[in-house]
Amino acid sequence: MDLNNIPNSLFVKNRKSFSDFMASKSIAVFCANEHLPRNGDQFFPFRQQSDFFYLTGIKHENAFLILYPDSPNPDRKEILFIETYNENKVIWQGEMLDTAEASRISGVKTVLYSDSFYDVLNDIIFNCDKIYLNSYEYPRYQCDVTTKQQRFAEDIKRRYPLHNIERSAPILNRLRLVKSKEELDITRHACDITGQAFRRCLDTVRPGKYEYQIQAEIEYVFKSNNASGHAFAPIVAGGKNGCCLHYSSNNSILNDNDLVLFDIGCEYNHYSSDLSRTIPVNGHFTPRQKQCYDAVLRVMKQIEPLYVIGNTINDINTTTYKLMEQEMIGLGLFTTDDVKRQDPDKPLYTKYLMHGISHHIGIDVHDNVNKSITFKEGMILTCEPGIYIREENIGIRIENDMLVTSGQPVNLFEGLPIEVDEIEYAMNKNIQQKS
Ligand SMILES: [Mn+2]
Repeated sequence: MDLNNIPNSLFVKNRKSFSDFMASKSIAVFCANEHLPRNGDQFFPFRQQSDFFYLTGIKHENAFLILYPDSPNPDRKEILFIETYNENKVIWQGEMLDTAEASRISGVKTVLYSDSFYDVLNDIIFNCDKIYLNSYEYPRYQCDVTTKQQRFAEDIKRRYPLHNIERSAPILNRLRLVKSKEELDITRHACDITGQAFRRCLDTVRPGKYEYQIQAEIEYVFKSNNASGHAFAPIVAGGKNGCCLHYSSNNSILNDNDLVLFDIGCEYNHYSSDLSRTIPVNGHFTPRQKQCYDAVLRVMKQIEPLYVIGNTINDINTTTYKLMEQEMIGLGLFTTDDVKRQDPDKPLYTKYLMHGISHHIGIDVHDNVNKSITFKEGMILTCEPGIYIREENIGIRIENDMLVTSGQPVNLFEGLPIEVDEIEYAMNKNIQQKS
């Protein structure tokens, strides 16, 4: 498969899967993302709304999609609308998407221009009782900025106040969890590139460098391998910064004898990868750092085999916390007696491990966080135990991306240095070459 040109069979299949969940006499409408304003006359780089991409493969703004599976007219079961031709825009920003190309990318036969969207919708919608509207739904995400999807939903509800409204998100959230062959191929490629970026970190980290200088090395590998960029704000966190879970200022100097924690992942053709590794800045773990690192790695090795059909994120979390609690006792952070006396609502391990161990990845790096959905073949989830001991400047997280299969799980970062010996060897081999 040409990874840069996803076959439209994927999007055809995705629309079919979504339509199969729609009630009879219903219509679903979706809109593309818009450019988000930065300052002055500048915008942030455009990124398509993930569900819109999942259903169309279209990476452009000012686009809409109508799904109307019950349409008596076969040409109106699916209609894609793309931005209306604008000569001025072509002069300033380059060629625009045309209808033939949009049809080739998406597999939608009927492609029209966006200025006809409301007329076409109005012509169809009174044959339908229900309208499916889309909005990003994520339990821990709240945002004060009103999205294009929210304004679009408000507009549709205002125009057709007597229709029943349904949410698309519960269907899409479930569908997107199970990856098809095409999606898996792209994700594997994204993981390969991210792995290469980590290898470059092993070669370039040394005392006196700034975190952002290592970030630049990572970005070089991403871009030179045709990734569009980061799937999320990259974390390059030296010393105590590694104890800040979502540290991303990446502006501190890397000190001798500290660890540096990476949590990075490229986005390739809209699919994410998510990798964490923790390495010693000077190429050698101190005995205490090694002790803590091996504790996390031991736990990781015990939980990776649990990414099998039927388990849940809850199972992964519960097992990990139990194992890490024992490791923390071994590391002298508290005693078995302390655990017996602990407040059951605030177990002692939560001081040193305060995050969940797994999330789904896909078109979004946090594709879904529902902890009770059982694993199915084709799901890709992270496995990311860690330990954060602020008083010792030790922040460690190790993360692989795990594919659930019909048999044993597959680590998509297989072969990437993870053992203390492998990391030290890779870092020092490099130093010898330089000298
Ligand atoms: Mn992660």
